[in-house]
Amino acid sequence: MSVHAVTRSLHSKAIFQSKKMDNEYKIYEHNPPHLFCPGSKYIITGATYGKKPWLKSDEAKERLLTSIKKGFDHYHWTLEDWVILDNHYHLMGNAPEDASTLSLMINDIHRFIALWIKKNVPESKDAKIVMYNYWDTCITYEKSYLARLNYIWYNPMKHGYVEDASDWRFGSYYERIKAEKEEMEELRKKYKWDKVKVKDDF
Ligand code: NI
Repeated sequence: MSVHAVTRSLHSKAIFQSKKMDNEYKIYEHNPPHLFCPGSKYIITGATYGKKPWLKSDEAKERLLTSIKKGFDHYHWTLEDWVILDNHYHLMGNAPEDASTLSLMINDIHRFIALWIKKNVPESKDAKIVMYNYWDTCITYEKSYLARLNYIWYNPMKHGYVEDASDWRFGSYYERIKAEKEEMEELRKKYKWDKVKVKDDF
């Protein structure tokens, strides 16, 4: 067993304590080698195998988000934004010093959600592979970052799930807007505006 394989298996055991199921996740050894950019932002896209809607239920999406958050914590990545659709997801992450942990992290996330799908989505019973590969791009300038951030936020509209992105619950956009609304509501309660004297008899 190579050092790499040992590290991978240690990490996997540490987070998920799950049994190895070789057929249900892909090991990402065939990805073209690419440059890892420590300390920078990455957009990461992952998908189910064959675009199957294994993530259709709310519970599946919640499970995936939980395993994404666990994976990011474990490998010291920062999850900044995300969106989860019925058969894929997009993430914006900030890489730690060692950005080469990306494939280990996604591998863990996919293995965990694949196990859950096999157990809880009856239609996946005969599927040999549940989760497919992932794609990542290291973002090197701000304009590119902001365009991709919008891409994530408005993705449910692009795929025709909703007409207004703020109606899609499974994304950071929804949480950001909700947090902002709550903050504004607190401000409204705290700083009364009805007794403020401003010339306004128009
Ligand atoms: Ni998409």
